[in-house]
Amino acid sequence: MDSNSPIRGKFITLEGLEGVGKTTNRTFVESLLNEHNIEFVGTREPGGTELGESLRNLVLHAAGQMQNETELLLMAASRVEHVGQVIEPALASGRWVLCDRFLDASIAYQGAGRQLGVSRVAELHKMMGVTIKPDLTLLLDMPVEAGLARMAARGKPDRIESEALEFFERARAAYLQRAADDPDRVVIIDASRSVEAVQASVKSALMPFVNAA
Ligand code: Z5A
Repeated sequence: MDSNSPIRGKFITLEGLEGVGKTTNRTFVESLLNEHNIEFVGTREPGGTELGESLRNLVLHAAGQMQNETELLLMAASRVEHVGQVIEPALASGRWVLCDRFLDASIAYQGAGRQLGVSRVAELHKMMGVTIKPDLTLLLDMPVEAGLARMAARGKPDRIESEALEFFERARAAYLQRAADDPDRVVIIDASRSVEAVQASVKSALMPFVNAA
């Protein structure tokens, strides 16, 4: 099916650093879609397939050292499975896909955070046939330290969460650059406000898509 087919579902992603409220707002978007009787698949990266969830466990919790390139390849491998097994089939059947993180996360974390290069990360995905682009990306943004403070109460940090502040500052800057480069797709939402205020912004970004469905 061609990507402009009228029955093709919408592909919505949630992005941002740790503790910005992706999970909180994913639940909110799911309830909005349910209210409007829109069929959707809720999913996440890394993960979203059986193999992808194993790769997630490996990339976030592997003991010992891991080369940055290996981290990128594991994220990308999970994404290739996810696109092929879940995202494309759902969209082609008319269902929407709501995904907690996608390619923008690899651009931000591996391209900028790990300094592997934003264009190298984009090229790698093209080479692997991952060309699908979200229709809407909700970029929840707030100062890095504030997000990390929200997460402080949670258990032991994973491999990536244990990184230094500068790593997350680079990732945040890359996310904001993605938004500047693609303003029709990426909506920046100030995530430092109350849950209600953030949800009001999420709703106004989403409703034009819902109303057109
Ligand atoms: N990663 C990568 O490097 N490359 C890639 O390509 C991909 C991922 C796809 C897993 O991500 C890791 O993989 C992540 C990036 C990397 N690593 N790091 N670091 P994840 O999405 O599974 O995990 P996460 O980024 O660490 O997200 P999270 O921990 O689930 O946080 P969140 O979903 O953004 O936030 P939350 O759970 O909704 O909220 C956090 C807390 O804040 C919670 O107590 C809420 O009740 C509270 N909260 C939420 N909103 C508010 C407001 N507005 N006010 C006050 N308090 C709030």
